[in-house]
Amino acid sequence: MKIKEQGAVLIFTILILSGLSFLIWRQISLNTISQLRASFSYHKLQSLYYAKASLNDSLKRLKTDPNSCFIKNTINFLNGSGYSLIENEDGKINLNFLVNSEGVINYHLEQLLKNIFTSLHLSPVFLNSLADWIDEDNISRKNGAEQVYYSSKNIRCKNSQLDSLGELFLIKDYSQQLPKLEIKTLTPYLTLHSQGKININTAPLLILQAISPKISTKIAERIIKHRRTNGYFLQVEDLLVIPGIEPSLLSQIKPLITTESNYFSICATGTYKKTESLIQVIIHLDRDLNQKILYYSET
Ligand SMILES: [Ca+2]
Repeated sequence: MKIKEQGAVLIFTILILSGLSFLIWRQISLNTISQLRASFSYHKLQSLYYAKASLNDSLKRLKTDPNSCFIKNTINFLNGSGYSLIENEDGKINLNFLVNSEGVINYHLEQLLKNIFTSLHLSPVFLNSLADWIDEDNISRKNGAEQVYYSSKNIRCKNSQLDSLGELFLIKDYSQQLPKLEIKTLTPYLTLHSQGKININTAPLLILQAISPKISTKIAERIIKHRRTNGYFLQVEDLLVIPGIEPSLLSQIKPLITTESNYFSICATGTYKKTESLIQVIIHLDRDLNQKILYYSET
């Protein structure tokens, strides 16, 4: 064979081998990627099972203790765990009840919000903007804001109730005074899902104080101590056993308070080999302890 022909055969052989090597490498890579994907999907699915198991456990607990306040629950599983947190939404103030659809301010709730913001060292100046954000009309209140204000910012004024506390940062005067981290400061006190009245069995200290300026820190502490040592208040009149709560004060705060809970949020996390799944739900519990899921998300 001539040298030129031998060279051509050699080049051809090298090309064939290179092509085969590339195909083998590609196949191995694809197999590895699909194995990783399958492994991740399995881990994700398993973590979701653990989150759901944890959620179901919390739902059972709610049936046995409908005044559940702030319950952390951890379950250990093979190569993972489930963790859930039940929060009682009726111990918080519902922002959506600040104003009705006709634009009429709920005076009692406005006072509650002013008091809680003052306790948190935040200015309640944006309550007018919040009321404008919720009410259906486009007539701006004093210091409020309607579509005319938001158009320049490419934001649509909601003109209906908030769906998430994150919306607060779209509203005039919120973003200026509340850095994003502050949302964690607000979530123990504010909600978008509740019956509207404050449950004195589950409200934290600051909310109890916000109900009336006449409820001092000492009185609020007595309420919390009483429910811990003697169990839940069965009716709002039972507050009269607390030194400092006089009949005249009770009649003032009666429209604002209750002893029942109907709304709960549950955040359930499942972990399997460092892969996490998160489930968030809002539950309505009726008097017969029937549970209705109002909101559900899993990620
Ligand atoms: Ca409006």
